[in-house]
Amino acid sequence: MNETRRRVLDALADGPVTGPALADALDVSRAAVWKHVEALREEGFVVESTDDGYVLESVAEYGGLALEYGLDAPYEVEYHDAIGSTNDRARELAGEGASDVAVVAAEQTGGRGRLDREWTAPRGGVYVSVLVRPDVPPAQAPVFTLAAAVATANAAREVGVDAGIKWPNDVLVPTDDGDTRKLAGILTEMEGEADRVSWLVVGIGVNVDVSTAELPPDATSVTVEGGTADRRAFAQRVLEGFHVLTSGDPSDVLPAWRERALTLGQRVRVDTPGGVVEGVARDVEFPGALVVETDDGDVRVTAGDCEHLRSAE
Ligand code: BT5
Repeated sequence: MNETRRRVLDALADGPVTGPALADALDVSRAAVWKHVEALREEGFVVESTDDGYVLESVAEYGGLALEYGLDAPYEVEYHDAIGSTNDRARELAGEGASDVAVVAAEQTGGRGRLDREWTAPRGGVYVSVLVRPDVPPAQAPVFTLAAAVATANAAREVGVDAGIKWPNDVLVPTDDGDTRKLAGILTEMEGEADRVSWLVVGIGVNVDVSTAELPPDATSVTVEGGTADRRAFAQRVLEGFHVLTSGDPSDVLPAWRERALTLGQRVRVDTPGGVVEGVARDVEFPGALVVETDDGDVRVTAGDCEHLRSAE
């Protein structure tokens, strides 16, 4: 967001403030202040004009400014009511040299999963792609996927949904009969130079206020699981969690991931580019490899589709 608009929002959050006082404090014209307040109103913020100045009565339910309001993470939000894929848009922004942008859409018409699979993205979900340029080697990109999964699982748990992570990128909710339902997925894409990442786009799709009728089989949503449906708060917690996890030592993501993992200790079958690996998932190693104990010893898997096998099998 435009820096002035962020400061107008901050000032409004602190209580009544007059247009002239705001203009003085921000060193902009009164007309500019009025324009920012109007933009907020247009997005659904209720800003009353009183004798004491502008009073912020309520924040818009969802939207770019609503997401930036009170967000404790350094991302500019680019919001779309509908878009093909937020990852595609974030990649486009990367090509233009942008960084620290979160592209958010209310719905996607061409949402993508991994390996060209489709991501169903009706209204009511949270679809966000974070564009960052971390100073790390390309080989460390997987840790950003793990961080996004942890941030998403934590946000779900905060609203009362018992979410865990299936390696590497699925956020699932266990069912009573020992099965799981998919709540969220993550698609990380990047461009790397020889020794460092040029850009990284981490796309996160979460079924928040969506009914099962609108989702593929074996999917669930926050509301279906009895959680609170607030897309704004959910998206903000995900962005904040992702920022905290990715701004320290990258290897610190691993303990947080292990704590939320559903895969560790399970019998798994992983379909990797090099063939199928079957065994017991023992651990995850930096920057994101799954260690599978097979009949022929430990195998480290860095990419693939992982299936949890029932212990009876
Ligand atoms: C993923 O792929 O799980 C990554 C999904 C990433 C989506 C986000 S939304 C924001 C950003 N913009 C994009 O265009 N993409 C990202 P994968 O592991 O390949 O899983 C895909 C499979 O999940 C599909 O083949 C379906 O079986 C299933 N699926 C599709 N839509 C789903 C949904 N809404 N909820 C649960 N499962 C779904």
